[in-house]
Amino acid sequence: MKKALLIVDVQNDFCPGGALGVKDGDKVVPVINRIMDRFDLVISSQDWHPADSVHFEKWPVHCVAGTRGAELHPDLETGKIDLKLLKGTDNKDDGYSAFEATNASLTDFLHENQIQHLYVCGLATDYCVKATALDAATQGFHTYVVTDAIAPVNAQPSDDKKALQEMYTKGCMLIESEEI
Ligand code: VGL
Ligand code: ZN
Repeated sequence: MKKALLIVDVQNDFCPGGALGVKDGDKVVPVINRIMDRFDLVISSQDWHPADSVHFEKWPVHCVAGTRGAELHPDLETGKIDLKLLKGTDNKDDGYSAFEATNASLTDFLHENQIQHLYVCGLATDYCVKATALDAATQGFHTYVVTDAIAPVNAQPSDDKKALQEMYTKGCMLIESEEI
């Protein structure tokens, strides 16, 4: 049974002080660093938008490719990451899911490495974590969402609860880091 950790969008712009900072976004970093060694493989994703993306009609400008805001949080132990995915690179779509990465195929990478169990953590619960976890479950991976290693945008105050409910209903398991 091989398992991988997928760290979604733990980037400066999603952390407090960033262009689309989410509350306690940086608090996921020590939790993720603590659990990384428990996996056969570690994968990260980064939002990596062109400056003229249609995505910015819905959102403040964030994670523009090559900018400091698009870099992974400086405290994240990036030396342990086996594959870094870039997504949202097309100026015509949102690219919320890590399965939409354009520099590599996440599906192919997981299959090539015989990964059946995928643990999803990072930012943000109600957008990219949700989209990624739902795609993983749809593609047949045993999908776990690490509930103490995620943080929401919460445009509406209960968006995180709804997102967790939807992920659970659609086959994702909700797990705390210490249970891994
Ligand atoms: C995200 C909003 C816009 C995310 C990305 O990473 O969850 N949210 N772009
Ligand atoms: Zn984005």
